[in-house]
Amino acid sequence: MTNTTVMTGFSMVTLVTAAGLLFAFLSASLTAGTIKATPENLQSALDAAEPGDTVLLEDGLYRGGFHLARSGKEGAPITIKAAGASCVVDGGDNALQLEGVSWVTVDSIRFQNARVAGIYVRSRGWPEAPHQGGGPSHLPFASHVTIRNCVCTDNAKWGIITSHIDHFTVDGCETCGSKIQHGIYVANSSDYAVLRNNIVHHNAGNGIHINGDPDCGGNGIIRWALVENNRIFENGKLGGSAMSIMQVQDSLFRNNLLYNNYAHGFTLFWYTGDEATQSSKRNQVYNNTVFFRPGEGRFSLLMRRSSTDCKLKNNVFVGGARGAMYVEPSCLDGLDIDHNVIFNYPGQRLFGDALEGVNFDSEDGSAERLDAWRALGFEPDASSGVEISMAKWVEKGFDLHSTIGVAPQFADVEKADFHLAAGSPGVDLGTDLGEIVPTDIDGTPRPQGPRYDCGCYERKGD
Ligand SMILES: [Ca+2]
Repeated sequence: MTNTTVMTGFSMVTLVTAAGLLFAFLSASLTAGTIKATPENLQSALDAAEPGDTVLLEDGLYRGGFHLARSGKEGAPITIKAAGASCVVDGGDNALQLEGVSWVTVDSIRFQNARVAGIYVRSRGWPEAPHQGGGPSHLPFASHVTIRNCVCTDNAKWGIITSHIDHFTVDGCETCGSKIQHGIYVANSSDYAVLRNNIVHHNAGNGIHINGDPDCGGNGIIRWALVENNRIFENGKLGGSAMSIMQVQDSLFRNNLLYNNYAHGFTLFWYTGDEATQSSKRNQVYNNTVFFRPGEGRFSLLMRRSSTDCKLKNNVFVGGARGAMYVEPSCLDGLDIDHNVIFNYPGQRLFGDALEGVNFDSEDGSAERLDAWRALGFEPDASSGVEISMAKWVEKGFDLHSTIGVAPQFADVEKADFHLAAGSPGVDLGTDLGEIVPTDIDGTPRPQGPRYDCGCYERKGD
């Protein structure tokens, strides 16, 4: 349905005829460009949608496996939206797949129990992930797809996955219960992704996974992502990271809260492709809070494989059974890390070696890394063999203004309230990040008091 059709309908209101009144009555039940959908006709509604249309789903249980192959336009997106509060799309390989479409918004629908993904968004003609052996280079990417206020739960592999899509936004969604892999997966050279205000929890693998996927064609790099105000917890029972960043460059991560996860916290890494050109470079990691309970998790912060020229400031890194943090020698070029709260529990390291129990790649490489540390003047602790001296780290000019080894003092850890309590070392420890981080995760303006706080919350009045 088009706007033109509906406008014609409203013009009929002026006709004082029986037919005109009937037409006006029928038209009044619709808003401009609205196609009402039921479990019986949703696929045909999607097949008929035109730019500017809203496909409005009435409450009910929809049998999944829907497919949209039609695009909106700039200023006239196709919107697929729930009319009420209990619209559920259940099952299918993908409960909803958007293939090769641009300018589409999906709003306020629940997608569950799919055999692959709750929502799968991909460009036409490009290989799906995982894929080995490259792909086409001449086909355009789809773009400007927004998933908003949706719930994606109990899907086998992914809650939401995108492949070769630029300007992909996930805003205000809950992605949980992915049984094998991740909550949100931005894959395959997709630039300008925005992941904002999402709740990501109880996924077996990563919470949020952003991976340029060089094996899948394109330039194999994700650039200019903005990841902010996400709450990520209880992910990673099968491994991975709460925030997994691979082959990602020039991106900004601010005001995210990662807590009570089971594998890594925040990971910047390179995995496939060309390490020199496709590693995770020039990323900004500001005002995030990473928290593990005692004895749980791996590292709060892990940087490996030429993740160079990154800036990490005003963060809180607490816990990690392998260490609060590990930054590999290959990541030190251009590293600007400071004004962080770094803490671990009694008996747990502040700065450990990633290889202990970690199997990111097939080759070990520990001897080479030991040589690299020694070349930089570091000598791993003789008793543990894997611990790097935090004092030496600071002596080398890293985390000069950070607070190291002092308990962070959150408001109420048991209730997952990670606001800073009065007297927390994170209050006013941060550096001024200006318009790059103007507020906290609650929207409170920064700074309060004389300076920025560390972590995702700015303490009001301080
Ligand atoms: Ca402050």
